[in-house]
Amino acid sequence: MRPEPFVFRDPRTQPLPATEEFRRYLASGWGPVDRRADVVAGAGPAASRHRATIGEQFPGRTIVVPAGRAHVRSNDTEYGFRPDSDFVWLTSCQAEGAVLIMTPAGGGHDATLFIPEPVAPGDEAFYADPLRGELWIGPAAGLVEWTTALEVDVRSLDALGDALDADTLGAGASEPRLMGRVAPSADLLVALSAAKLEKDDWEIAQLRSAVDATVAGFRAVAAEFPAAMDFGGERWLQATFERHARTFGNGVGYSTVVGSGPHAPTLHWTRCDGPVLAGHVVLIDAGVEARSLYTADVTRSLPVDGTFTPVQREVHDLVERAHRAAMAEVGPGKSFLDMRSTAYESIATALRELGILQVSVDEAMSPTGQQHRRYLPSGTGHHLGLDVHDCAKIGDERYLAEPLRPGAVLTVEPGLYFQPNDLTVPPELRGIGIRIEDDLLVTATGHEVLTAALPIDAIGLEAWLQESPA
Ligand SMILES: [Mn+2]
Repeated sequence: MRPEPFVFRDPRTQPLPATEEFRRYLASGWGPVDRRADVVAGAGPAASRHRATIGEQFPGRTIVVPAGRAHVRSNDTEYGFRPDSDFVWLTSCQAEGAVLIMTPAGGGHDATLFIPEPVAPGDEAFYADPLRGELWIGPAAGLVEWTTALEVDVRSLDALGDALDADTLGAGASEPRLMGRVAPSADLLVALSAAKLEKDDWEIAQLRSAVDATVAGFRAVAAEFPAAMDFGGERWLQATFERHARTFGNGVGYSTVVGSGPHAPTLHWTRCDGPVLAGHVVLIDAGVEARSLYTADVTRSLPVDGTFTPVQREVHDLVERAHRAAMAEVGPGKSFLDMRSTAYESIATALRELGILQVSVDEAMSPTGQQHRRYLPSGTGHHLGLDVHDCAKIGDERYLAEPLRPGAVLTVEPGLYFQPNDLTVPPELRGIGIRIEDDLLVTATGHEVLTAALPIDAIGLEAWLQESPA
């Protein structure tokens, strides 16, 4: 007996009449809808300034930067779309599939934003395409609405082909319509990264709002410690922060780390499948990404039952000492290297004091030593902006050595991470992980700690945990 041939039918799109009469019926009889583009105040002028900064560096060259597309999750499901950061910085537009083209004109550049037009009534895909059709996903802003919101020339993506020439510099996410036509330009990517080294006032305001929402998110997470201990574990806390981030911003700026007890020393513990138990310190590394897509990046290590044990507190005090020393190195003219060297030296000294480091601090600081990195594998800070690790394409050497200037926003985040199975660590310290991470703005005279609403000392954190939720 021959098996029946397998016939695939997409279960979402039940067969519809393919008649002209049906098409006409679905195309007509729809009233107006709200298509306004959701854009933060001041976003259009900020993007215009950013385009001018980049345009000046590439006179006579055409620049193409696409937003990118949602990634496939599996089969016919996609991850939520988040546009490329370079594209957002230059446009303040968040439309999937959009492409920015800057064309040389009159000594500068003319900017045109090409967007996929909404799949509205009259188009068969309106009712037949579950991923793009407005009957499935809701109304979207069109050419007129984006033009109004961003004060930039906006055209249909279908007109894109005419706007490209042979001497085009590309950046950003991959875009099917540009394949084989625009090569990514390392010069442009570096220029975009370097142009973000100092944030303007509008960007700083966005970062402040991301920080404020993140601080409130930490409060929301701490309020759930009893529930986490009772039944929910690390996932309950992770999801609490993510619900908060989605409600008060666009979402999280990166995968939320919640490591409780022996998971705290794992730097990127995003699995979060462990319990939260009495006596644990829970390390939470989380950031709200604002609606403008600027993100905060904050870490606190909190005793779930309100009080550090003496040994947890000893480690926290040592990390706090390194954190304060590192923050003191943040200001105009100082570099990441200054801050990192100070943090590493303080951490190596702490490891000596704990009897863990068997070599001198000087030897640990030498390029061939670095024994302290076993207990602090990461760097101790990074630029922060639209990307949690902002400005990353300027090159490692420049990143570390370049003097910070007013407007730079960065994290400082030393830590000590004692793995539960690290036999070089005294048993009573194994399984303790402490990180303190703040977001700092470099000012003309020094710095401002944007995250100052969260204490950094053990006693202050214990008091903060006792405060009733706002
Ligand atoms: Mn960080």
